[in-house]
Amino acid sequence: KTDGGVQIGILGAPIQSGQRNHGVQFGPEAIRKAGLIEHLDHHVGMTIKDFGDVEAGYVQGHADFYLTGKTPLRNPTSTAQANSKVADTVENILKSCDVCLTLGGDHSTAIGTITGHARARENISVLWVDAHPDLNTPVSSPSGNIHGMPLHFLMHDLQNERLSIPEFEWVKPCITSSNLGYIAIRDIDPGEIAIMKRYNIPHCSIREIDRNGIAHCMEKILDMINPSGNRPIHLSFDIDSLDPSIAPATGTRVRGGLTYREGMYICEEVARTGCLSAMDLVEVNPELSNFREAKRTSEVAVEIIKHALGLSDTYKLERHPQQTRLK
Ligand code: EXY
Ligand code: MN
Ligand code: MN
Ligand code: MN
Repeated sequence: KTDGGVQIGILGAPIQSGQRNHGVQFGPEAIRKAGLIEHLDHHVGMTIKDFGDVEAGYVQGHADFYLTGKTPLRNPTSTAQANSKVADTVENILKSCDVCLTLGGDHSTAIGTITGHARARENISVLWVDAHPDLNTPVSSPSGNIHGMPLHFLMHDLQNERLSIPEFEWVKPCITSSNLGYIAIRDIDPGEIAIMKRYNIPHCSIREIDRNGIAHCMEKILDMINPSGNRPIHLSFDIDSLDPSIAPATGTRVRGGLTYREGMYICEEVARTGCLSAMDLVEVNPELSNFREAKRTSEVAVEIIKHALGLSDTYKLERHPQQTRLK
């Protein structure tokens, strides 16, 4: 590092093949247009390096279905190939940067980002902020969309039931159920409930947030996935975790989401750990709402990122001036 500051690497992953809505591939562009770099670039002690977008390729229609008996898998080949490039790029970024920020693209992008992160850092923990657990298998999936099953490929615990999907051979399991934690889940399929119970995956559903409040939930989840407070944290933030009234431009909206401040509090608490090492901001689809709503969603995405990097004013109010790092 040159100025002793925190180096933030930024990558666009315009992947849309993990689901069926056109437009999520424009998520990175929409977030950049909402002023992401400008919002980050002028802070003392932080250096931004923009690595541009991964070449994800565009999938026309429903290419290369892979029949697994029930619901055919959607676009496995292009999703696997795009994520392999994401994994290599994230791994490379983390060689020179403290934090790698990936802009999605659909949530299948986490296959690449978590793999790349685990190659570059030891013992990572994943905080999955989402309306959905994204924990289906290619067989249990009700849709065949790979953005609903990224963790199937990544979790050691699930390898005994892992299907060998062509082109996914490169994805090695790299996290276990004890270093994965969910916040804000509220739309969960039967197969996902079964896996969450079987492996006792740490989680605070939206109902637990109603009951115990976001501060208690964040304390509980961070204690479970980062007990000693020194594990590199991967924050995988799906914009649909927020209430649709706040972030309408996304493909799988679910009512009763996080308030704006709950979303920001989650990110401030991640910043406060000083352990943030990689972050995904996924599922912004500017084509799924009118211009104003798409702009609002992208601006909220920028705010989420700023708060996770410790740049929110309320957060800075609580920090001592000399603590410019993420701690
Ligand atoms: N659970 C449903 C499925 O597996 O198809 C919906 C998944 C939505 C996934 C989005 C990215 O969070
Ligand atoms: Mn800074
Ligand atoms: Mn998701
Ligand atoms: Mn989701």
